[in-house]
Amino acid sequence: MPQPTRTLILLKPDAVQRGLMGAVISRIEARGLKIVGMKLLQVDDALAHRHYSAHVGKPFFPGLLKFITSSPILAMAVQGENAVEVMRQMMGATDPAKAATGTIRADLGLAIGRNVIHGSDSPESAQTELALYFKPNELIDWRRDTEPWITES
Ligand code: DAT
Ligand code: MG
Repeated sequence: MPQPTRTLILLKPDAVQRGLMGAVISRIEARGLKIVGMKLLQVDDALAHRHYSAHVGKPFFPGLLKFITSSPILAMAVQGENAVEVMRQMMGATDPAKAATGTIRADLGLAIGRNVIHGSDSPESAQTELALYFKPNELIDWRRDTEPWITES
């Protein structure tokens, strides 16, 4: 049986401003993934540089930096079997215009610079990214009583 893994999900400033937090959280809950940490926060320049370190220097980085620091975000730690991959599939392609219908980015967005949601792209980056947003004691390994109706483990 696959072990549950955790991934970092951010609902970006556009999602918060547009009142889409609930819609996205509903999808995550309905899928059977479990939220084990949640925090509304303002990303500052330093955190943005650390989070998007792979993109510093790219042409779109100044716009990305301005966007991600423009308004609060909702950070979540999401847990479940293959949580990283499942969330990436639910999110869809980076550019909402190219994302498959039915994915969060396609259903809720239009532009690559306003693509609603971030999700870690590998279990390794999930570990690194979760540590940027959450202290260990802010992640709660709670027991969900519906578990046997969602997984076979
Ligand atoms: P993802 O968020 O799907 O992991 P990424 O890591 O390649 O995509 O890029 C991080 C964010 O940067 C992405 O969500 C939106 C922005 N971005 C990426 N490529 C871009 C581009 N060509 N033009 C504008 N923004 C871009
Ligand atoms: Mg990425």
